[in-house]
Amino acid sequence: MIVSLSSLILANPLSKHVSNYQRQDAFENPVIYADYPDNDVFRGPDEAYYFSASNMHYSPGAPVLRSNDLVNWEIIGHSVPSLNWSPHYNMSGSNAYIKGTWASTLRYRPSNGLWYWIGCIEFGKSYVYTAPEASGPWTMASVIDTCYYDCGLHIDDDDKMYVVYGVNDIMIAELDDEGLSQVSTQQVLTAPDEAGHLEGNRLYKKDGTYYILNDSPDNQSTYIWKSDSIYGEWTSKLLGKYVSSPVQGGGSPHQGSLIQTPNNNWYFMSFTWAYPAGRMPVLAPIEWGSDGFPILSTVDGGWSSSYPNPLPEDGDVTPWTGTDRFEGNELGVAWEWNHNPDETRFNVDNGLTLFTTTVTEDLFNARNTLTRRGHGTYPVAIIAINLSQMTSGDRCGLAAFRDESASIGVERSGDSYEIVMREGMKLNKSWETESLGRISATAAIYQDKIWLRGTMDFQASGTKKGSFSYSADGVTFTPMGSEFNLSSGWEFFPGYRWAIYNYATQALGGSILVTEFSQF
Ligand SMILES: *[C@@H]1O[C@H](CO)[C@@H](O)[C@H](O)[C@H]1NC(C)=O
Ligand SMILES: *[C@@H]1O[C@H](CO)[C@@H](O)[C@H](O)[C@H]1NC(C)=O
Ligand SMILES: *[C@@H]1O[C@H](CO)[C@@H](O)[C@H](O)[C@H]1NC(C)=O
Ligand SMILES: *[C@@H]1O[C@H](CO)[C@@H](O)[C@H](O)[C@H]1NC(C)=O
Ligand SMILES: CC(=O)N[C@H]1CO[C@H](CO)[C@@H](O)[C@@H]1O
Repeated sequence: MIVSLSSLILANPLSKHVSNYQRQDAFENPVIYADYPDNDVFRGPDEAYYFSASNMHYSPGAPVLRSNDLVNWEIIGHSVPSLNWSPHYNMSGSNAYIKGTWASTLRYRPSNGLWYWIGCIEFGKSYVYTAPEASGPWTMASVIDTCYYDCGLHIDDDDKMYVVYGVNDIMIAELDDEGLSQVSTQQVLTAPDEAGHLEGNRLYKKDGTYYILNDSPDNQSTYIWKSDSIYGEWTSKLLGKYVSSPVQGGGSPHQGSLIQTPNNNWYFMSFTWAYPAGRMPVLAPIEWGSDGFPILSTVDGGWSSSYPNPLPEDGDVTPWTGTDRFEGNELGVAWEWNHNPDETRFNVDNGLTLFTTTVTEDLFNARNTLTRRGHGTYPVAIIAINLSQMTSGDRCGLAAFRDESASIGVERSGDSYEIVMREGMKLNKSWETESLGRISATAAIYQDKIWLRGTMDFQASGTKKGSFSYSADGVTFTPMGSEFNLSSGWEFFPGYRWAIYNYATQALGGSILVTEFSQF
């Protein structure tokens, strides 16, 4: 992306820093216009950058992204192959909405060549997953009885592994040589009075000094702590408080990661709360002050929508947009199921077959709903479905999926098929179904294949609306009903996704063949 830097340099109090760049290129915030919250970003052994995010009730869990330049990112896998901590992740008896992976941590350990992911699940135990490659295969390696709430793993110069974690009373645990069990843990600092909840912890070492990065969502502030020794004494400074978002309508960024580049520049990757899209990563340079604390590079006192590129741009990554025809026999890494799927009831074979898995009238309780994050300011998705194997009572289609959902799909009743738009499907604040929604439009269908299209306005400052259309040929689309609502509360955490669903209201046995999914 080419933008003029002259205005940036003039407006920036850290203009010396900015003008150090000889390059005339810059990136824009958010660096990914999609929901990748709670980032833990660091430089890996191959000089690429790795980004771990949380994804709550979506399976597989804890997506891993990779970049060569901190700006162009691609998804390479997930650290948690299946959410196997409790039957409700299987939608067995109850659901697990907004449980699952929360702020967790990812690191590479040079001494044994393993990647470690550590996270606390539901305020209970912490789980350690390891892999020989960041892309996997990942396996659960151990369970630790302490909850490493909002944790950050640090592997010290002597190869010892430490985990910083906790809320308000911030603790550091030392792990054993394998990194699989806890040797000791102790409190290292307490939240300042004005902080509210202090959480989102990360632990770093720079030039022999330890740093803890954490934040207070109540006060939208980020704290940085330093100490000469790991257990203290720690002193703190604000890295930012109520610093305006680079994204219009977004919340002040206040949690994330500090990242060092090979040219010894440092960056803060944070995220802005910006619904309906979700929590989107934003990046800014930091400078180190003479007191040994970092300073956020702001423009006119706020996060800038644009900064110079940290590194030579490397856009050779899988694009966020394009068409997936479900080639081969495995789903692409960008797909995540709503809760764990029943693995026996879908099939990828140059097309995706979804067998109905649940008899229900409730999208929120239907298993094997396949999701994909929306991407960009106005995400558009199109799916093509062959309907010939539907059975009576089945409902399939495309949903704009969150705690308030809307869908366009095909419903079969006896020998009659109809295109149906539903809206107003809602979860209540305990994330149980409050409303099954209502039919808001119907249309006739004349063939066994259909294209369904959805659009959403993802801007936090936008209309909070989406719309649907359908097509018999994938070229000419007919609008369906009127615009539907997008929720923008933060309590449900994950932002809107596209969801491909197929559930039965009468009996199992039917299936659909999804031949393509396109995202623009
Ligand atoms: C979830 O279901 C799978 C089979 O689909 C099973 O292997 C797994 O043990 C179940 N998990 C829990 C926690 O019940
Ligand atoms: C839909 O699938 C059936 C086989 O299940 C096939 O006979 C039919 O030709 C397909 N329709 C289209 C339009 O591809
Ligand atoms: C959408 O939002 C409008 C305005 O808040 C409201 O009147 C309408 O009932 C909502 N629609 C649904 C289906 O909830
Ligand atoms: C949500 O709905 C469930 C089931 O009806 C109910 O038990 C629960 O109290 C509701 N929670 C809230 C916050 O309304
Ligand atoms: C200085 C300030 O804004 N402090 C607030 C931080 O958040 C806590 C919890 O919401 C409030 O009690 C403080 O007043």
